[in-house]
Amino acid sequence: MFRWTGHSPDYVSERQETMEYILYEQKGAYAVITINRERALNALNSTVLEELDQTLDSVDLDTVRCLIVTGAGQKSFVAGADIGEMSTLTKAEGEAFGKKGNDVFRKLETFPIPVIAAVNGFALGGGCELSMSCDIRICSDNAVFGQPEVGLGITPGFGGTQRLARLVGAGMAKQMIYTARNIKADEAYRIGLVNAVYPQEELMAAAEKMAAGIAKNAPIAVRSCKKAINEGLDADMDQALVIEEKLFGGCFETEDQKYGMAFFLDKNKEKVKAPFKNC
Ligand code: CO8
Repeated sequence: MFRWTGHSPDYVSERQETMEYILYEQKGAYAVITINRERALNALNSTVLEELDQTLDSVDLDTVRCLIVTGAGQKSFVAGADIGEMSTLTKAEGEAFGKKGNDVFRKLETFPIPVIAAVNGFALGGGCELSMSCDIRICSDNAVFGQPEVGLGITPGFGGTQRLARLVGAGMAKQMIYTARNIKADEAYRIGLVNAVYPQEELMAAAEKMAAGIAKNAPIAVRSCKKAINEGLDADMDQALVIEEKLFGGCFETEDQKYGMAFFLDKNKEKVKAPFKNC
């Protein structure tokens, strides 16, 4: 089922019919995307990928300032790409399936607003790769991360060979990928793959608190930070600093910059900070 709060009733009913494996819930200034295919531990088949893509296209960026991605149930975030669906693919179909995953994960990675992965269990193969396309990963204490693909006769094909090395360093990424060994939450925390580990029952509250905190900050500035970090990481330092300067400059003269600084400079102790307006 697809729940939607930001569009007309006609639009809602259209989306409710089409979304089989994605739940979308807007909660004020942030929204939660749940991969909802619990009987297959939320494995990513083509339909899940297509629906995730459509869901991202539908996010109301005028009102939503942060996304959370999680999996349905208490056991699994996403247990990988769907092995049954992949088992009979030809070379060309395999490449096309890899592209389908890469395209939607890249859309998530470059999405204008921050995305938090709330990893509530298995994050294997495509699940680990999905989490790595998000800006921030936090997990439950039962989470398990891994890239088991070489044990199945394939490579990590949804960005794993690229993003894992960038996040945890080439040596650790190569070890995880070549050995296909899964790691538990505490090890994922130790190597910097996740930022924090919570008891399962506290994970979503922690993710929502973080999302609400992000959503309170000036939206143009938050979006600019995401762009500066992402684009800067792909550039050399001289170019990266130019990217930063442009985005920094772009914040000036906005209502949010004027208000944020005026609020700081105002010495009235009774003042209450109003929400930032601009997206
Ligand atoms: N694909 C399809 N079905 C799955 C998957 C999956 N990745 N993972 C679990 N399921 C299904 C099981 O088949 C089972 O279904 P059924 O009840 O109909 O038999 C159901 O989910 C429950 O799973 P289990 O009974 O196995 O549950 P367990 O608690 O015993 O085990 C595990 C949980 C350890 C997570 C186990 O299910 C497992 O090892 N799953 C596979 C994990 C894996 O190898 N993931 C990587 C897949 S490859 C990948 O992601 C490649 C990404 C890049 C693709 C590039 C394309 C070219």
